[in-house]
Amino acid sequence: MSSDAAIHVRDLKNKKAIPAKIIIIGDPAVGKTSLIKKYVKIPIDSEYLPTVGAHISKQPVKLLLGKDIVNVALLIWDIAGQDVFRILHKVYYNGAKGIILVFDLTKPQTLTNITRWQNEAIGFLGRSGKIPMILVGNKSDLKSEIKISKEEVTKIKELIHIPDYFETSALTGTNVTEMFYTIAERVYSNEKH
Ligand code: G3D
Ligand code: MG
Repeated sequence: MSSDAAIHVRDLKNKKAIPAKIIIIGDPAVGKTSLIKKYVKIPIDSEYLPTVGAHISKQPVKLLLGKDIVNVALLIWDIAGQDVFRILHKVYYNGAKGIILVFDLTKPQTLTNITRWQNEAIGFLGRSGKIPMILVGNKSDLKSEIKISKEEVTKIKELIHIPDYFETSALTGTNVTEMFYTIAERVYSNEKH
């Protein structure tokens, strides 16, 4: 049997997708909704929870782990509206298996605020080490407007203990799939243990 066939057999046995709630947080206008729109293949308004103020989108991901394929269904929660920094409803964080923290590479204050967003999440979810987090610097296409250096990002990464960092563009799509794939992979590995 070829290795391709081996992958296929395991895939059939493992048809049921594992659901994983992912939340995306960060200051208004950093591009959270745009990143989801770029990534998710079904319409973003698939579900809306007015009491929580959140949109939920679903996207299946096929994780390639050695010769195995694992189907994960990402349920991506997005803050609805453009409110200023605020404490989100507990329900928004409840049951989250992974967190995407987004800032805007052209707006240094949005990077500074990442620690506040992380603190809020930890406040609701408990110990940060338990839940995979990923740091995202968005709008990488606006090259001449970038006001954040690699050193500044490194400093924050160390401060908040997040090793995974992606520079994305929701406009061109650069690194968008890679970023969502990585959080799915981290969540899957974390849940296994
Ligand atoms: P939010 O959900 O974090 O609040 P949005 O942010 O996704 O609504 O994006 C805010 C604005 O930034 C939008 O512009 C959107 O088009 C723009 N934007 C998002 N991501 C990128 C990116 O990667 N590159 C560029 N150049 N622009 C981006 P408008 O003008 O519609 O408000
Ligand atoms: Mg939005």
